[in-house]
Amino acid sequence: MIEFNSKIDEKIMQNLTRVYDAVVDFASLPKKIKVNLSFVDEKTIKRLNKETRNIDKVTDVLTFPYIELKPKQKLRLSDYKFDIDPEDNRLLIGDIYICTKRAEEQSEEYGHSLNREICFLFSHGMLHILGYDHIEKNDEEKMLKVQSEILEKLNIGRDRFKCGFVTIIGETNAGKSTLINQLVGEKVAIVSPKSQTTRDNIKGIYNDKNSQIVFVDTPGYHKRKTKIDDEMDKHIKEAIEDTEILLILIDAKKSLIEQYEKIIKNVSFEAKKILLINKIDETKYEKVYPQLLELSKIAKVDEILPISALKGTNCDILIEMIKKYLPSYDYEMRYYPVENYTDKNLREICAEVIREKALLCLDDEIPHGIQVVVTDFKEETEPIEIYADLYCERESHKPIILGKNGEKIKEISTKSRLTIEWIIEKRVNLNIYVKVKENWRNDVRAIAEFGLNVE
Ligand SMILES: Nc1nc2c(ncn2[C@@H]2O[C@H](COP(=O)(O)OP(=O)(O)OP(=O)(O)O)[C@@H](O)[C@H]2O)c(=O)[nH]1
Ligand SMILES: [Mg+2]
Repeated sequence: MIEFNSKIDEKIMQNLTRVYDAVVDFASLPKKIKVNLSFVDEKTIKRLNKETRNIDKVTDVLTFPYIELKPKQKLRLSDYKFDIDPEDNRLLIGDIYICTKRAEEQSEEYGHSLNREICFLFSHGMLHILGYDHIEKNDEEKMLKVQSEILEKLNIGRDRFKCGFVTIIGETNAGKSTLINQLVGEKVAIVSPKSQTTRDNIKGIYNDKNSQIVFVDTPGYHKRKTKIDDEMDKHIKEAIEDTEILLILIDAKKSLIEQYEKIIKNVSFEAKKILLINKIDETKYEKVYPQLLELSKIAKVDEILPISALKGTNCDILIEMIKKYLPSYDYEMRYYPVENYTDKNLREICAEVIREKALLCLDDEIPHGIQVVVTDFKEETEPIEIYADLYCERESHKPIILGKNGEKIKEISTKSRLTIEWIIEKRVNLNIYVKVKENWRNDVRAIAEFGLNVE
């Protein structure tokens, strides 16, 4: 058994007991034994090191065996008859001291949980008691092998599960929404050749056996003109604050250095940064390479990767790169249920699809003022009946959106319906009504009504 001499989190305590049992089992130790385990501060471990080893240092773990064993040597209680504690009839085989502060620092350094680090240090101490050491390289390898086998068996070996938030930022039109759709493998965010397509933060969730990555698509950086632009800016700031990794997207067709310098000013805080050079399918290698070389000399980021969000080029490499930097867990940690691929509901997705098709079909002056609200979604009907209001900013825009003999709105409606049917895999009847909300992009109340404000 373990005699705990200090208070420690219940879950860690349970795992330490599992580690203890596994070591006892591995070395076929008798049941009637015990170890003392203490968690101490830096000062204490330093003093112990000084007193017992004449080393003036803070270390992570210190072990004092009370018995002398060699690896694989059997421990026989009959050899220690006189050392058995009459109170509980157990033989004390050693004291282990773990420095909590060092354990915390190391867990952060290695990117795994404190639980995992403490179990590692305790198993290390237990093996020292059993006669393992790491003075010679050979012995060290043996010790670490046994240690990791024990921890792996308990599933607290290596932290396998990766989970966290990854925010995509970049100038408008850089391809952020295209990238999130590509990485998640579903249509999460709408995409268009026009600028300022994305208006708020949209989460796209990537799941596999050993990870969950919550991608956050943000509105692109652009010049502020109306009140909605302020909200879009706030959305970007909000997403950046809560993220573990930032994907900074720039366009391979424009000057790389210029784009990098412009955007890096907005991200002065500590998050891992991956700089992505997008749209490489549309550029020549010889043109991008010299710029890339120059950029790699000055860019203060953790990684640089050329990709094509549209074609999926290097997206598998990107997923592995992200996993490398995400926090690790020794259990399955998911923020969202595995079947969810976005935080938006079906109504919101449908409204965005309609806006996407409107952006596609309409001339440049109108699209930015368009907003769509799904007012009814009758799931029980066959085909599914969907009603939506398409808002524009001016009375004069209405006839343009409707088109001659209603042809424009028919085109928008058909394109929207096909995409919605593809997403929900059911037949749909789509009814779109065109409405006017004068100058709504400068109207704080209207922005809030459309759910586009940062709460
Ligand atoms: N050739 C090519 N085009 C791309 C790529 N990625 C995105 N695009 C195109 O670039 C345009 C803009 O893409 P979006 O994904 O909407 O860009 P965004 O960064 O989300 O834009 P905002 O939402 O306005 O900030 C669309 O026409 C995309 O098809 C790419 O890798 N290659
Ligand atoms: Mg977008």
